[in-house]
Amino acid sequence: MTFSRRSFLGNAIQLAIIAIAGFGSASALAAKPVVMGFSQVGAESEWRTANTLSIKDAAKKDGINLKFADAQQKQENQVKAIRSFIAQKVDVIAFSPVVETGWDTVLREAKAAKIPVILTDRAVNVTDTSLYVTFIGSDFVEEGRRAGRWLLERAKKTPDRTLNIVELQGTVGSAPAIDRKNGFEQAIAGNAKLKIIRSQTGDFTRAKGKEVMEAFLKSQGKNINVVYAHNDDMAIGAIQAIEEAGMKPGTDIIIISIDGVKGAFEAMIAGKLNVTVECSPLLGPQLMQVARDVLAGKPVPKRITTEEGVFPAEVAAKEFPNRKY
Ligand code: GYE
Repeated sequence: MTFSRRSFLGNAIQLAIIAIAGFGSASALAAKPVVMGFSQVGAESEWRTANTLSIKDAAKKDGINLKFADAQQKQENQVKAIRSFIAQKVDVIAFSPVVETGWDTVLREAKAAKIPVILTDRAVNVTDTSLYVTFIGSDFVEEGRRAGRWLLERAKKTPDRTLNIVELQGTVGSAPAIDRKNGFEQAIAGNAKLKIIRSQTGDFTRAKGKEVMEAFLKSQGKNINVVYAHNDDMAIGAIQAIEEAGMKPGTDIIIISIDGVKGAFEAMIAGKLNVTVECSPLLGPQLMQVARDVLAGKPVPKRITTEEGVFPAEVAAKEFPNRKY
């Protein structure tokens, strides 16, 4: 008796579940979440941390199922991640390529599997540009030019003085390192008093930026007038090295960097950094929108450029509360 009652109830519940599941599956089919595979460069800088947060947040808000893989600054890890996204048959692949070259094969595999690829933040150098749908990110050459133009202006204060520059480059072979170097060189080319005396990679990290700056200080000492760092983290590392060498960053040595992270604003407010050129990492919302457009078959521009500014130390305290990363 008890047994049959239970089983009756059990059956009724089961039927209800089947009914809900049946109804649910029809609507679930219509609203099946988009699956995006995202291969991130790593966690090398404050910029990168903000970029990762922006992407994860935007995916969540947009109801996109994000498969996130951190490549720890290694191209081989990114290639592996992309292959695994292809094997999982994700709807769309997005990635920020650590370096520019060496992507042809894996991108051809994605194309053969009919999975659209969106580049964010960094560009690739491939002969067949149909291998990706679009590239969303900053104009790194222009950022380099902005850094150079700021120095040109600053140099007007001391027209007779030669300014020896040491450059802390980003990751070797990465789009921002290549472009920021070119842009800066273009901008300062007309002024023979501005000389790059040393240039080396600090891999976009604080620790490496500090290490390379220590070596520069050892070999060049008081000869150094300007540090041009391809990102804020390396500049902050260099600032530490300069202080440890008994000099005043921002005063004895002019410090220029790129990104505009909070750490840079704090350094400017403390008088240790002279200027940062903005590079926004908040690409998440745009990426999700573009992914949806691509999957809906809407045309998207091949290049989507982020809008950014330049922040000298004089405006740092006023701007600080507005900074979102
Ligand atoms: O400037 C740097 C990060 O690719 C624009 O990568 C990005 C750069 C950014 O590590 O801080």
